[in-house]
Amino acid sequence: MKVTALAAHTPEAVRAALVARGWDAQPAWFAATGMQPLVVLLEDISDAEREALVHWGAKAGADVLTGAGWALVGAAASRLAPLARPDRVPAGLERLGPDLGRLLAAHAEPPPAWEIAGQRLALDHPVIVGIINVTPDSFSDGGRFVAVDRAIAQAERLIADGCELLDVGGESTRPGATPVTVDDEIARVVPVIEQLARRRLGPISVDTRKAPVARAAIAAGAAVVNDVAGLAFDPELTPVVAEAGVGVILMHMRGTPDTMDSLATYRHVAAEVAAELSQTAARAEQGGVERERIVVDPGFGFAKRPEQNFRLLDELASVVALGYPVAVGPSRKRFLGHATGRPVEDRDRATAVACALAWERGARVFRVHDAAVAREALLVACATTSSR
Ligand code: PMM
Repeated sequence: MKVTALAAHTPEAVRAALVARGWDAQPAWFAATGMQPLVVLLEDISDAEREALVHWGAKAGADVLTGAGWALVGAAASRLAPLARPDRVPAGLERLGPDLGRLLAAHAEPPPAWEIAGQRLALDHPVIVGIINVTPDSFSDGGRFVAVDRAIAQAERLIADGCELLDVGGESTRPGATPVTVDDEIARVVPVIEQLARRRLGPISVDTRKAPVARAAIAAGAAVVNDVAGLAFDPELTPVVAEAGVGVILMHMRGTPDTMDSLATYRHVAAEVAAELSQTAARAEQGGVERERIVVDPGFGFAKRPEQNFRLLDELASVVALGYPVAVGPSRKRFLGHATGRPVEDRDRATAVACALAWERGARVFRVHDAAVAREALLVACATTSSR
């Protein structure tokens, strides 16, 4: 007999082993996703539900660890599946169904594309979003025209380096940054978006928390609104996004850039960020934003300490399991400097590694300053996981 350990972190190894032994691609993929081990954390459960779970686990051959109000359930996806089916779920565990069903569906069939205004971006490969910051330093030597010219030159380079979306932002979200008025923010981003659109450099995303800025940016040609506040800063922004039919990136943070550092208090950062993002996305959908237009982002560096950012990067699967495409923006952030000791201007290699790790854990959209380096890392990561 010959014994070989197969990789279980994705279904790929099992799929490839089956295909190599004569299975067709599609049944091999379904069997492989079914065989893949999953661990699910259940919280806010009753004593009766705990008992029912332990009982079910013993019969189904699943591992169940529990404490007051919670349970960790580990089993192959195919074993967990009956818990999500109304006709198969054991008595007392009916409450589990909807959320577990969503999680299993996201696992077996991740969203294939992201609908933005006027087009759909396929997610079978990494979508790289290039950052164009139009902040005051861009104006320092010669005013607005220089800023627009520079932004265009940068956009051309980002597109040549493989970006599929350009994210134009006029407000710094660093703690302590001077607030920008709506008029100033519009004056910064709109001329740039107009010129990019006129030259067909795009599609374009606007990085803003404010409805009037988003409205002006969309009128100028933006196809996506990227909101670091997850539509919570300006209540008028949700209807703007919904009515315009643009794509939206809902990022996780707590508080505002000035208060967020004091709110980096998590007991279990990935579970809490996933739960908060799930509520954010549900609110957007209730406000009329179509599900296919939503991307969620864990918000690296926003209300997170360095070790929390790394935990979140490692446990990104909790956010991916919400079933929305996931974007990440680790580019040049402080937590990377924490690990490498490198200053902000020397963090593009670390950014590229973080992007590759995020891809492997299920992220599909990557917001970066240096697209060329990130793209190389992502091409290797993608080639490693995308044999399907
Ligand atoms: N980070 C910043 C700004 N906008 N948007 C998304 N979706 N995700 C991010 O992580 C994010 C963002 C801050 O970084 P910058 O000042 O380098 O642009």
